[in-house]
Amino acid sequence: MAELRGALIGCGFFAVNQMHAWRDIEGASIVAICDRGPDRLRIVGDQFGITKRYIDAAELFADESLDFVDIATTAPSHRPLVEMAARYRVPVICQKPFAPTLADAKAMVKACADAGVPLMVHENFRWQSPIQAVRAVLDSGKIGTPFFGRISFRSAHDVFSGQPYLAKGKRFIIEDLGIHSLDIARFLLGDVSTITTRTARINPDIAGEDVATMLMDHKNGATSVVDCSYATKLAVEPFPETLIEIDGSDGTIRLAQGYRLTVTGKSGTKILDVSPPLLPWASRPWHNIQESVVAIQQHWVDCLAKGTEPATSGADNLQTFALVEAAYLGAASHEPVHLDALL
Ligand code: NAD
Ligand code: 89V
Repeated sequence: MAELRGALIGCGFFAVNQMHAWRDIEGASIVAICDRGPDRLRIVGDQFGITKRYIDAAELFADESLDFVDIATTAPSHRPLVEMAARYRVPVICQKPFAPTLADAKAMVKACADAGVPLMVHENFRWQSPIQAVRAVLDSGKIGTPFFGRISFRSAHDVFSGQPYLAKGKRFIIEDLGIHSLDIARFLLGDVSTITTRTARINPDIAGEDVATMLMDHKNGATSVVDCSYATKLAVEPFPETLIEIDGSDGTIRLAQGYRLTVTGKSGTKILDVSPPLLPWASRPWHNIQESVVAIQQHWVDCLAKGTEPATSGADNLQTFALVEAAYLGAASHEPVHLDALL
């Protein structure tokens, strides 16, 4: 099969990882890039040897013959760019958070469905190899039927130096980081019927919440707690590890700091090191996330080749995005929120 011709829109902080990952991936390459900022366009174009450079996404779509577009801008531009891709019938990857609102996200899914265009949200955390290892244990049946889960991300890492916009939004940790944890909870324990949320802002220099605790009822009867914090100072900084506890009818799974996976089942306990590989272009502690970028982008290429729906398709991500909206509604009202009312 001929290599797929892709374009990247948005050449900012995180896009560099996506560009590195595209170089590692079989079956696709980036032939053009776009950023409304000339400096970022030049820096990323020079770093990755891309000569076709556009300031305006409309010109990119009009001039290039593309098999897909990878949107790595921040949320406010996602809807117009995804809808532009749908108009040009170009399959599209969109970074998380999918959109500023659930109404926008639904409209984007509809625009792509109406145009017959594949749409994947770049929701990469579930593709981290330690998270995939947890899922593999669940699938093996070793712990029986899961009835409780805890998905935890607690850190004091300074995310604002690399992503200054995170300090300015009225919404912060649920929309930016909790969205990944909520998606992991769905990935491991299934869709959710009800969520109850409490939030706090500990850092006085930011506009949004930096602590969130969410209690969820899953449709299969399991209960989970998703907790995240950027105000938690620990002896050894765990960023960006997601820690997981799952209790099942026959045993337990614990993914502990340092990528240590402990599985207890009927035949005893096994402890495994599930550390992600350090790719040649990656840097600690981001290597965990960087590896997952390769995995999700390879999944996209495989799905396009086979004509199958990506695991984190736009339609799938509406379920995760609805949890974000529901969490903010519940944090404001102090009431549980039913997901069916939003979807
Ligand atoms: P950034 O601000 O550093 O980069 C965004 C770039 O997009 C900027 O260079 C900007 O000029 C450009 N841009 C914005 N609107 C545009 C438009 N209409 N046309 C062309 N260019 C446009 O942001 P970032 O930190 O790289 O984050 C980008 C996205 O990636 C965000 O949605 C963020 O949440 C997400 N992100 C995801 C992960 C992950 O692990 N999945 C990690 C970090 C960031
Ligand atoms: O994954 C993300 O979306 C990033 C970070 C890990 C820093 O929260 O914004």
